[in-house]
Amino acid sequence: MTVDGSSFTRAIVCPPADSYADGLTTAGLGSPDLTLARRQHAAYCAALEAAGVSVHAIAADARHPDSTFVEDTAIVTRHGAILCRPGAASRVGEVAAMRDALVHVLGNELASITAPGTVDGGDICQAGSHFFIGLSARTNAAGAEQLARWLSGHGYTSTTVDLRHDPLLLHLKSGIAWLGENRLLVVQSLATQPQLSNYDLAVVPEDERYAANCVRVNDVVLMPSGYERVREMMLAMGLQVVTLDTSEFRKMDGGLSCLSIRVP
Ligand code: CIR
Repeated sequence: MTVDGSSFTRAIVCPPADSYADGLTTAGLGSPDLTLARRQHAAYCAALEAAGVSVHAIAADARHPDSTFVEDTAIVTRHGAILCRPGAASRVGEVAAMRDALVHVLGNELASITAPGTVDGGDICQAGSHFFIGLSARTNAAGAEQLARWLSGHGYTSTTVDLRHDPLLLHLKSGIAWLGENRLLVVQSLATQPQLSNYDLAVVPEDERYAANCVRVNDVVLMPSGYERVREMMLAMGLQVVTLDTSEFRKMDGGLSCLSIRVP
């Protein structure tokens, strides 16, 4: 059985570029080790392959230090794809390479978010046939409206979730992951949002909040290593968990989901 939002056959990634350390960050965790970041990225790609996904890599481009965080540049569903318009000016140029990759992989042209709208893919969380659209410093109301209209035209429902009350959340998916069926993993600051009240919420302990960024890929959940209580929570839900070291991505405010665009 294939499930909309968690069954994938392909993924698009982009390895960290030589300029990776020049990307945007607020983490204060020091400069990333490029060699280690590339090793962690390769392990991530191997985990995707092991989960049944064939991986298509875009060539790294040093003009775009944040380009390894491909998730922010497009939203791909089983009913079509739309290119984002990133909210950070330094990241707008990443979209062209993703457009080329998606035209190649999907074989058709794509819709786009247009000015004055901005949308980062990290703010978009698919939960089956429903999408949560985060309103953040990167995704504005005009972008959210354009996306909601496009989703509705493709048979999906959506609701917005304002995350601007929590300065620790860069993107919606920094604080939420859909685990399949009715289950969401969330940070405490999102757990009381009325839009989530019909879901079974697993709330991550505050000192493990980085682990709220997980990705369900076919039968497994990819999660960052080092967050034992969140791992135990997922095992108790009967989920198959694969842990991956993401230390060098965390230094640049990135998580596991940001490193790929999953394609049904
Ligand atoms: C940025 O600030 O845009 C990058 N350094 C990190 C983006 C992480 N992407 C994501 O959470 N979807």
